[in-house]
Amino acid sequence: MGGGLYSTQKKEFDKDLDRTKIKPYGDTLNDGKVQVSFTLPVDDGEKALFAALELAKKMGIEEPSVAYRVPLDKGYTYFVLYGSLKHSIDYTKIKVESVKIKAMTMEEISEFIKTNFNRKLVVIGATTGTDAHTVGIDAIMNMKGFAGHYGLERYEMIDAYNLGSQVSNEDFLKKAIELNADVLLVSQTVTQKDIHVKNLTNLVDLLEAEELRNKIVLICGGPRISNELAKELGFDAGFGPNTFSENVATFFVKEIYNRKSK
Ligand code: B12
Repeated sequence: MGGGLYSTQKKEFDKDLDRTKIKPYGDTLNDGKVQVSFTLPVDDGEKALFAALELAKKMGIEEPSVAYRVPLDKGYTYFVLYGSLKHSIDYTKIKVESVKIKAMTMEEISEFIKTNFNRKLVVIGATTGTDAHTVGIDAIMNMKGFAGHYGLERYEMIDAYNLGSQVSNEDFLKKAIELNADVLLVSQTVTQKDIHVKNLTNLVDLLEAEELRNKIVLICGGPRISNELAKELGFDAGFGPNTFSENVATFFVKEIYNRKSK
């Protein structure tokens, strides 16, 4: 619909795109438009409004305006601000080490397991430590899955056990031994005070103490987990936002296959 005009305009904008200085964009390319929201621990009012605007300027947002503000409780006010970010980023210098494999489909993964292992794989998942966020691990494991992608419970050749949240590393390990797990999936959402790092490292230590680390494919995931961090902490892989079951399942079936072939 109206593709002609839009595509001509898009071409002109794209000419100005300098990948060494990319900025957010709202209306026209490079305008730097951003919307940010935050809560300040102060009562709502004129003083709070100016404090929020000053803070936005310190963040590098030029000509900020408060689009919305609301008192959350006594002594707390929530703000949504709009403005132009002066900072840019050199996109050519960004290096990310993500898991690089082409995801197979659920059916292809089942076929791969049948052909290469001739038995079901046991996969246990949990959100560990004090972390109560279950939506991430459910997205990967639950029968109905996430965003149109079925979870591991639906895979014909996978026995999937989702232990839920706030599972201690000790209980997780116990279950891994009891069920003779091939793969452990750990979800971590809360990263305050680096709690995820301590928690993930502790699990690696426990597995090593039981001499299980090399027998298990150990994978973690969460909104602030990268493959790089996961590997640094002694995991086989790490998955961040927008992961689907087939991404992680493709990784672990290939990993088990590669280990078997060695
Ligand atoms: C829902 C929610 C809650 C719910 C959780 C309910 C539940 N049953 O899960 C409740 C209300 C309980 C909650 C509580 C808290 N929350 Co909360 N919560 C959220 C919220 C709004 C959404 C999280 C979510 O469900 N995302 C959707 C899923 C699908 O995305 P995902 O987790 O990223 O999962 C995907 C990938 O990361 C990946 N993935 C995830 N896990 C795994 C695992 C494996 C193995 C693999 C392969 C992939 C993978 O695949 C998934 C699908 O693509 C976020 C804010 C936000 N908008 O993100 C805050 C947020 C995560 N919460 C936060 C906080 C601080 C808390 C509390 C500490 C608040 C408090 N002071 O009490 C408590 C903590 C309680 C606890 N003990 O853990 C912060 C975390 C900040 C930080 N950096 O640590 C956030 C970011 C909010 C914020 N902006 O401050 N929360």
